[in-house]
Amino acid sequence: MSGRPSRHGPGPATVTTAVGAASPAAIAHAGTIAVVGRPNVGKSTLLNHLIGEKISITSRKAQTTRQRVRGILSLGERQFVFVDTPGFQTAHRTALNREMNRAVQQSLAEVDVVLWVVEANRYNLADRALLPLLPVDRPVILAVNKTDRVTDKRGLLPFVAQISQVREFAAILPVSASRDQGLPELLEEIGKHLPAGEALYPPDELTDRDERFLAAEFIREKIFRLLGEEVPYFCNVVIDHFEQEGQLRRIFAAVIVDKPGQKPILLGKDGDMIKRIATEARLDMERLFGGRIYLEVWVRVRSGWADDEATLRRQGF
Ligand SMILES: Nc1nc2c(ncn2[C@@H]2O[C@H](COP(=O)(O)OP(=O)(O)O)[C@@H](O)[C@H]2O)c(=O)[nH]1
Ligand SMILES: [Mg+2]
Repeated sequence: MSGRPSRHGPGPATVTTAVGAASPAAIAHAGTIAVVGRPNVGKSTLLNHLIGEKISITSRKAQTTRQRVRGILSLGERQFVFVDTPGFQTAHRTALNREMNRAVQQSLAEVDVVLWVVEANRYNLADRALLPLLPVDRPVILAVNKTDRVTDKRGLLPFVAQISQVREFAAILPVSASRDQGLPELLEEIGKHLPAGEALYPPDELTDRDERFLAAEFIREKIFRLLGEEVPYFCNVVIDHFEQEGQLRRIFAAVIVDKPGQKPILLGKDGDMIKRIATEARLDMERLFGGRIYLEVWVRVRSGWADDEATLRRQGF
């Protein structure tokens, strides 16, 4: 068994200073916000920086996020429940991608606000493919991310002017998720659209996912970040065993690969790669869960999982 991590600190500093210190005031406005956009625009990074903790994994590669994750931020009398979605997939029609597309559409149907993320000065066909999926009866806020990459900020104006034509937006805001720029303003804007109502989650809660899920995600992230282009797509991570004894968590995980020939790639020379994956994942877990972690990661072979719907369902898709 494993519980859900909660905030041990005071919450995101950048956010509390700009919008007003988080007080124990009762929540009076609460709502869900779907974070959508093509792969790699920085949706998960934005969610992590908005809530001030890393709960959604990120990498330079497409499809890093495979399942929905909620990130919760309770600020004064407002509660923001962000739903990170996998990027909408059009290229490969596997069972996995079908499930991911369904997850995107489902999250759009249920939310109060849509936060559409695009990259500064990069609007392409993959971004445009999302347009018809955006709900017409819900406010859509556009976050123009990665503005830190634009040296001359005036260069953004024609881009913003152009993109403001593609549909109606409740607001368009330039941000840099990784540098925490523009985030208080973004929250302020989203806050205006949260419906009146009670808290959806306890105010100190960070995410709807339990530690077991997050542990597997952190391992998956390291595979995405440390291994070659194609490797993450034939890997899956399962937690075989998770136990907690006081402040010590013992976690036994396995990376499942398709073919025997893929196993040495994960292991690396003298097992160096899998050791590095485990070490980096463990540090993330210690930071988020608090307390010590004993982590073992094994590599196992099993074929055809990406197209096996029964397996996906068992794993919670
Ligand atoms: N320069 C820059 N890079 C960013 C920013 N936000 C995200 N990234 C990077 O963009 C890549 C994709 O981010 P991720 O959050 O995984 O994108 P997602 O697929 O939309 O969830 C990662 O390498 C991030 O570090 C930003 O504001 N500026
Ligand atoms: Mg993501």
